Amino acid sequence: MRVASRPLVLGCLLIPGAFLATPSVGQGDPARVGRWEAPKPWPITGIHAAVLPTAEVMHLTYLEVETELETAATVWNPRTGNFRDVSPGFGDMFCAGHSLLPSGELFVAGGFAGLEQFLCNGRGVKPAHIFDPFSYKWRKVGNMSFARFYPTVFSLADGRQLIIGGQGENCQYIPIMETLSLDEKLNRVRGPSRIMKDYPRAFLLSDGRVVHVGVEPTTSYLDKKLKFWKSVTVTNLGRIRYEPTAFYVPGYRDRVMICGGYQTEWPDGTRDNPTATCEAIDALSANPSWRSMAPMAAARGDINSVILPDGKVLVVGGGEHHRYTAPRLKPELYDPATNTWTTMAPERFGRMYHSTAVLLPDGRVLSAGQDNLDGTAPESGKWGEIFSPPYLFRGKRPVVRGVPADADYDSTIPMRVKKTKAAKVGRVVLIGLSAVTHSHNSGQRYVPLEFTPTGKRTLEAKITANANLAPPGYYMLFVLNDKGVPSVAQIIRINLG
Ligand SMILES: [Cu+2]
Repeated sequence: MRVASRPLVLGCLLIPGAFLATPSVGQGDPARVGRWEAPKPWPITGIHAAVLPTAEVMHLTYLEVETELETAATVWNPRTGNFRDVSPGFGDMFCAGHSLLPSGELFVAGGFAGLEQFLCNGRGVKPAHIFDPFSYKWRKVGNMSFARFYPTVFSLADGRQLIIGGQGENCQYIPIMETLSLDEKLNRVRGPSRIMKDYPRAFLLSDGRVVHVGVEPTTSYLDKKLKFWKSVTVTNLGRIRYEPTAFYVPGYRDRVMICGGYQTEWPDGTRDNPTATCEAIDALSANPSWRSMAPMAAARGDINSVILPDGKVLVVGGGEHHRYTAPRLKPELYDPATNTWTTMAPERFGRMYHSTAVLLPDGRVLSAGQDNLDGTAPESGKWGEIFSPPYLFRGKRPVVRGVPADADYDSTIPMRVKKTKAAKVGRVVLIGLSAVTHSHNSGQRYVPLEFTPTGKRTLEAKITANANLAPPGYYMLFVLNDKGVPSVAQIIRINLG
C-alpha cells in the first residue's frame, strides 16, 4: 500500500456501484473472447494471491482495526467454493514479497510498518513468515537484516529464495539482497548493491543469472554467484513504467516481456499517463536488446499477467489513472507465436491497484482485489471473478491421470490420458504456482516438457535437468490436445536436485 499524505481529490471520481448499474455488455462468442462467471462475494480483498500445492488459493490483505492494521488471510477451495480464515494473528505482511518454497509452503518477506505516521511513504518491516498450506499454520522465520516494503522474492535453482529490493524503516530503498536458505536462515548477500524500486521485476534465467527488467528503464544482470550487478541495456520506451507487468514469454526460453505501466508519478503518489507498449528481450542472446512488440489495444498500468497452459498470456485489469480511475475491464490475450493481442470479454469490476489474477489448476483465471484507499473504489475488493479462457469452449478437454506426486530432475515420468489419444496430445507443460501482488507474479513460469506416446493412452514426459528452468517446488502439469484445449492440471513436485 502507498498512502497519500492527504485525501485525494480526483477530477473524475468513480461512482460507487456504477459498474453494477451498467447493463451487462454482450460477452460475445466465448470460443473467441472467453467468458466471465457472475461475480462471487469475496471475504477479503485479494491484494496478495498465491496458488497452493493443495490446488487452493490464498489471499492476503490488511484490515483496518481502529488505528491499527492487521493482516488477514483466507484460503479458497475452487472445487468446493469454501473459504477458510487463515489470518495469522500477528505480523504486518501486506505489501510484502512472497514466493513458494520447494516444500510448497509460502514464504512472506517483510510488509508494511503501519499507518501511524506519514513521515515517508512506505516503511517496511523486518520479520519474515512462512505459511504451511497443508496444516494452514503460520510461523515466524526470523528477522531480515533490513526492513522491506515492496520487495521481490523468488526461488533460485538450489531452492534458496532471493529477496531483492523493498523500502526500509525510513522508506529508503534497500540496495542489499538477502537469501532464505533451505534450513530457513536469512542471510545477507555480501557485495552487490543496486537500488531498484517497486517490486523489482526480476527473473531467473536458464544459465543461473538474474535479469532485472523494471520498473526502471535500465536492464541489469546479476551473475550466478550473486556477486555483482551489471547494466546492459535500456528499454526502447526509455522511462519508468510504474506498475507494469513483466513475464517470461511462454515457449521462448529466456525471453522476458514487459507491458504497459504508468509513465508519470505525481507528488501525492498517484500515477497516470499509461502506455500500451510492450517490449521483449532475449535475455541470453549475444547482445541483449529490447525489441518493440505489438502494443495492447488499451494503455494501462496496475496490470496482472497470467500465463496460460496453451502458451498465451492474459493481461487482466489495470487502468488509466492509479489508483482506481478509468479501469480497463477487458482483458487482452497475447499470442507469442503471432505477436498479436485479442480483446476478451469484459469483467464487471475494476482491478487496478492492489488487485491480483492467477491461473487456477482447472485452467480458469481468478481475478480479485483492488482496495479502496481513497474511498473511490468500494466494491471491487468484495468480489472475485472467474474467467474461462477461449480454450475452454473448443470441445472436449483431455484428462490426465497417473502423474507421480513428485519427480527428480532429468527423470522421465509416466501419465495416462483420457478423452484424447496419446497421439493427439499437442503439449505437456508445467506452470509454476502463482505468487502475485502489485502486478508482479514471481511464481508463474512456463516449462514445456518433451514427451513421447508410449501406448494408445499413455505418455512419458521428460523433466528438465536444468533447475534454473524449473526451480524445485510444485507445478501444475497440464496436458493439451492438438486443438490447444488443456486438461485440469495435476500437481507435481520437482524434488531438490
Ligand atoms: Cu501496496
